[in-house]
Amino acid sequence: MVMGILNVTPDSFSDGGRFTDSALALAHVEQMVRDGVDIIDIGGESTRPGAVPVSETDEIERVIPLVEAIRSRFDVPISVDTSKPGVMRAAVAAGADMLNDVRALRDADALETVAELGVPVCLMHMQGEPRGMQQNPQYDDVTEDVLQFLRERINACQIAGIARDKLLVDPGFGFGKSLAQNLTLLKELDRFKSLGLPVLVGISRKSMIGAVLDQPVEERLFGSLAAASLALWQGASVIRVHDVAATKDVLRFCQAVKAVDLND
Ligand code: 8Y7
Repeated sequence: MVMGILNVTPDSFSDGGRFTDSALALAHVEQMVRDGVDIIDIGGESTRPGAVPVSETDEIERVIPLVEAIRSRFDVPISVDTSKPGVMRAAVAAGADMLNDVRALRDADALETVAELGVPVCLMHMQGEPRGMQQNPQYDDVTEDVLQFLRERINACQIAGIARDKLLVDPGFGFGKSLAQNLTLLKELDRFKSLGLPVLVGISRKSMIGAVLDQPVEERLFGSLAAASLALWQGASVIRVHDVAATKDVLRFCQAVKAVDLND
């Protein structure tokens, strides 16, 4: 599946806050729906490196009216990217179908809230907090450490009463990881299949692509598509992207190759 990114944070790095205006945001959603998006991800808290936290009230004001507007106009599934239980409750009440938490339900009451809401949730790995996470991130073995973190969060979810079939997992590219650590995680992505849950991956336009190809954010489409192919080939189920139409082609092509039955 392709998850299309709709940013409503004024300082979000890639779309530069262009979609804070709701008419523009809805036009963007309409385009993504035309392009075949499977789920729209809406976030009101910037998690780019160095970003400062936003209040729950601000996050609700940014996100909820948009969830309502999309829900009333389009049939598309909606994911809300948040770590805050208050935003989670408001989002689901407004019609969100899924939650995406870059903190993997580590905030107070987040586990209990999601257990009660009963919606699917993506558990993402992040080392540290956005404000300082790119300052010298350290791992013993990045893939094993991220896997171990996700095993522990899956376990915490099960203890809290969140059904296993509601969970997705995500290694969290760019969240407290050096370039070498990000590339290692992508090379070893197939190891995340061992968790037995759908794997979601977000690499679209991220700095790991800029670093390898020496390109600014607006030129990272081709690298993003290469990363999407590598992720899909290794079993990722959901790819979170800015460029829906292009990524849909990548997905359909990868699926055609995967579907070849060598016994025929
Ligand atoms: C990811 C994400 C971001 C990601 C998941 C960006 C909210 C930075 N990245 N959520 N969010 N996975 N699950 O560049 O990789 O889009 S924000």
